[in-house]
Amino acid sequence: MRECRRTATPPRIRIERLLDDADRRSALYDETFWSLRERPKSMPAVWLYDERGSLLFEQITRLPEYYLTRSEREILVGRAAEIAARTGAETLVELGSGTSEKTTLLLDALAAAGTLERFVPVDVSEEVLRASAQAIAARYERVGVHAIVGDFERHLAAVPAGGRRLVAFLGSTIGNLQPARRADLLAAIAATLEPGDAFLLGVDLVKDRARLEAAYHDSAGVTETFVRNGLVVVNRVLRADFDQTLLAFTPYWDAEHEWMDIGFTARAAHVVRVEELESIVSLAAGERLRLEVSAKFRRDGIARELAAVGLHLTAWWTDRRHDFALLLATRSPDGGPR
Ligand code: SAH
Ligand code: AVI
Repeated sequence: MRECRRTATPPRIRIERLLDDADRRSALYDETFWSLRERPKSMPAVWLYDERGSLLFEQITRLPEYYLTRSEREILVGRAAEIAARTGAETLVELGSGTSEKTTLLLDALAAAGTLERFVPVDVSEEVLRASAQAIAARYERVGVHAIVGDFERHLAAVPAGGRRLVAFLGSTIGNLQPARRADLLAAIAATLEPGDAFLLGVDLVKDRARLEAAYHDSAGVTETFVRNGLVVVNRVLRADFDQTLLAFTPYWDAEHEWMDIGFTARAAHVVRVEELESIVSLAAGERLRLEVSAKFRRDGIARELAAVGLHLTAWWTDRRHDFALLLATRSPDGGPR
């Protein structure tokens, strides 16, 4: 009789959907309604990340002007082994994981160190998350992948506990949150961390205006297409009638807030209907419609923000040009704010 040996194919991929259409509607529609009444008028950046938006963002990461991804990759190439040794992580959690392209550097290092057991990517963009979860599971045969289709501002409690965890938040996506929401998210991340866990955060650094503005107004026009796609999505999903020809793409460096303000300026006064929100938005000539901010950081400032939520900076690395930083943080020994 032939020996019947079971091949090792455990159910290694689990996709947990925390964002169904009803949930997406109630949170996002509400936020959109109110943000269109703020000054300046704005819309939640989550609208930028439908499937097309995620693909466009991937193109952005390869633009000559968009140094962020290359700089962060350079740091990871140099430091991934050290991060693996310092953290000894069994689980790598990644917030806003997207394609998880750079993340393979961390996964490789943790696998080489012999500690990696599980990868937990969290993203709102379901199609991209599914594809990257499959690719990672195929590449790392011994690693379980528990992907969470969710909002990192609302669903951190779903991140599985246990083992030593490294929570990574790469790409300076933290900069897409305004300061109050950033503080809330950092506090929620701090509250999630157990003793022995670590937080790895990528932040883009303050630099001269010309390089920043070029990074968000590239000569090929990919960033403009990416941001305009946010309006296409809103027109489709919220049955709105934003007229692209009446809106000029005008990203600029706001030196007071130290963020890139990414959005449009109305070329003429006009009115926009948003049927799903049962609302009408009036834009005056020259009025701003913001789709996103992208804050830039300084070491002291981000260290203070971390300390305020009880996180303690344990390492700070930059690329050769000091454009971007990757930092490691853990819960402060007393567990509370310092
Ligand atoms: N981490 C990747 C991708 C950055 S793009 C990198 O460094 O290149 C930002 C990612 O965050 C996108 O994949 C987007 O879908 C996701 N994202 C944006 N807001 C989110 C939210 N509130 N919750 C979960 N994911 C979010
Ligand atoms: C995802 N995030 C960090 C990007 C950024 O640089 O703020 C989003 C982006 N918007 C326009 N270009 C890139």
